[in-house]
Amino acid sequence: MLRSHTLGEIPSLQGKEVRVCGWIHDIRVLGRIAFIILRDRYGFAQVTLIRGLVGKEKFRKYTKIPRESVVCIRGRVQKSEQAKLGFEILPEEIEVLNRADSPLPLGVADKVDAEIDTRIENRFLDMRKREILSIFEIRNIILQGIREYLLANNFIEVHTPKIVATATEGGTELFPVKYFEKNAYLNQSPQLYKQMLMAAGLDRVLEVAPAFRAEEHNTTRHLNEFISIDIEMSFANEEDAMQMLEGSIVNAIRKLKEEREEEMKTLEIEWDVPKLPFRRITYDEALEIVKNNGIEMEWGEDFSAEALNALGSELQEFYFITRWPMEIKPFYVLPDGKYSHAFDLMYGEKEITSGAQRNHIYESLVEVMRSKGLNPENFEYYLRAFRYGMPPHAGWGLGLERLTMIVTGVKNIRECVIFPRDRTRLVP
Ligand code: AMO
Repeated sequence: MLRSHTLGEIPSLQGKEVRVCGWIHDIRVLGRIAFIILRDRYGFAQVTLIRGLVGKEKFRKYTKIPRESVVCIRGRVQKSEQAKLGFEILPEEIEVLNRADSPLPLGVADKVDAEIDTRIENRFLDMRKREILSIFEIRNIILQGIREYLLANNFIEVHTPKIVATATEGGTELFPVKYFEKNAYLNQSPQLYKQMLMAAGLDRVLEVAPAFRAEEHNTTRHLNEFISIDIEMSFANEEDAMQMLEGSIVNAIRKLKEEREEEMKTLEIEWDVPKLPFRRITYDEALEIVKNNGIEMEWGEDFSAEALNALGSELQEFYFITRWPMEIKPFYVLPDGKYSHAFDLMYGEKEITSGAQRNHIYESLVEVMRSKGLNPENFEYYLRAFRYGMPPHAGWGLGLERLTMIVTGVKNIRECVIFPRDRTRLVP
């Protein structure tokens, strides 16, 4: 074993001999004494180097180790009034496992704010910063909180293909791929597959997987590859799906408060567990709010960025928009005259989730497809599932990065992906 403990475990080990490993965060030399700050994912430790104890030679050698080098330190943990953390490590030996070049392309200990491009090019260094790591610790807890809630509600986690033959969310945002002799695409959403699994009798499915959208526009809330948390549930309507969604989000925020207090402090964010049920407003009511804010919008249009800002200025909370016009919703949504059984979950001006009760009646589905200019023959593999016993069903798709953005308060969605894919970025 390279290390006996992580730095998170050290504070409770006063008086013990330990071997800890990590990165050199900083070194301060004050004459005959030096302080090395060691860092790992779990915390920091002050390593106090006293020349009289370690000897001249080692003192010189150790204080010259470049910042961000990876080292292992053998020593004794000791209570300390002076140390910021309340304890220190008195080292016997420091072993350099990997020496960092200098200068660093991106500082880790310093407060200098680099441009996001420089940061992403050096993401492995960027993520060593506490405030960046915290975003991903929180993203992870949100995902676990949602998954935990859904698994407890009998959802089965599945994986559906990402190389597919047809579009689901409108034809313009597809990435084509060559699939031997055929043309294929990267999947925009597991929509059609999760619905087919309702015909398979799985009753409740969950998928967490990448979705690909060839978004032409470089915005702060669009990615070309994002993680979509998808559910589909049988014998359910949109209200059942909305309850499953608000329950998942409340569980995620509860878990966050319980398990990531430190990270929330680092990011200076606070959350109260939202009250259930979330507010529900209809599309027509939302349209009224937009118009009352002096913005022109016709019934049947989607909300523009400006319209969303107007909604956001009045609704700084989680809320659903229900009863959307069918003409702006996808073919698989269950129509209700000129309205539909679709909903979106919003927070302020940001959309986090779309969902709906689906159209499970074969003839009606084919008719809607035709009316939207789609050729049912291209969807034969999907439509078959509606002819031999398809239960009524509902579901939703939630963008993990959008939710992480809201919870952490970061302004750019790229902050919520380790290696983002946007209009111009393909590496790292
Ligand atoms: P929709 O297309 O609204 O619905 O997508 C669902 C959710 O996915 C997220 N999202 C994105 N996140 C980052 N970058 C993007 N380019 C991007 N596009 C979408 C958003 C959005 O709310 N099949 C339906 C879901 C369903 O009805 O079950 C669908 O894909 O958070």
